[in-house]
Amino acid sequence: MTQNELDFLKLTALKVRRHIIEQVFNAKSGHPGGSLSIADLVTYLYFREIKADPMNPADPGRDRFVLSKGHCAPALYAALAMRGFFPEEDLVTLRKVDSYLEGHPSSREVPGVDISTGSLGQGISNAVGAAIAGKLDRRDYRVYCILGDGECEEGQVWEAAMCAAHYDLDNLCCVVDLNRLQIDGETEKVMNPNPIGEKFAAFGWNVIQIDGHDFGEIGSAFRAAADEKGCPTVIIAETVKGKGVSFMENKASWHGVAPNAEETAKALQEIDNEIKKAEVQNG
Ligand SMILES: Cc1ncc(C[n+]2csc(CCOP(=O)(O)OP(=O)(O)O)c2C)c(N)n1
Ligand SMILES: [Mg+2]
Repeated sequence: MTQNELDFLKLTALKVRRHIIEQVFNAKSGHPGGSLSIADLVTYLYFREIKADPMNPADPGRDRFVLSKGHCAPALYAALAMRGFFPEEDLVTLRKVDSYLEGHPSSREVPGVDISTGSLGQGISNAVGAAIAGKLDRRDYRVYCILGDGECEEGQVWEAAMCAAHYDLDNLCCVVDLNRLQIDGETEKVMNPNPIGEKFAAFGWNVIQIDGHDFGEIGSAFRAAADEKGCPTVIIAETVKGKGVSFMENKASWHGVAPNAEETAKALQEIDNEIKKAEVQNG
């Protein structure tokens, strides 16, 4: 990746983070922590990786994306809006009664959302189904799926993992957002799912470990996943929950709470400072 491309992705991810804070603040509810931890991954996916046309979101040949940790909809909505699937102004209607932007993504209502999610564990099963369908239909689309590490405490995840390897789904690439926190605190204390990579490897997956905030590593991992033949790939992305807002970082208390006006101003100030620096780099 060139320096220009890296600078562009960095700036775009900051704008995604800004939208996350604004959405959750306006809704007075939602999930900032886990949305911020996947901001870089979602930015890379929607601005470099996923082949989909905002003008034709139902194209049967498009790549599929499943946000299995559906509570992090604000990150997905920000990326979709910025890619042109729907107006960016609509983002602040998140969770309002008449809005199509529900707290968890609905494929019936939101252009670009392939599969409705929110019930943890189920999204990866849908992704496996979409990947099997791709093979049966002899289409060359790829299927991407982001899971939480707390989500990996769900038994259904491992049934899906077994199925994906059984059917040699090399068109499937999952990402585990390894931020080490879930709703009630540290995953290791709640119900230790680690080592998640070794578990996927035992089921027959190709496993790649990366820093989930490093665009160089993210890009290389998706390239390697696309080159892998005969088995599915999982990218274990080490991340920081709340990444990019100092007082939210690594705090389980910011899992599902909206910032108040004062906290929002502080968060946006921090992000805007970084945006200013990034804009200078982007020329
Ligand atoms: C089946 C199911 N059980 C419980 C919940 C409630 N819930 C929402 S988020 C969450 C914790 C998820 O932790 P993790 O997957 O690590 O998400 P992240 O840290 O990325 O926010 C729980 C238990 C749910 N959405 N679905
Ligand atoms: Mg987590």
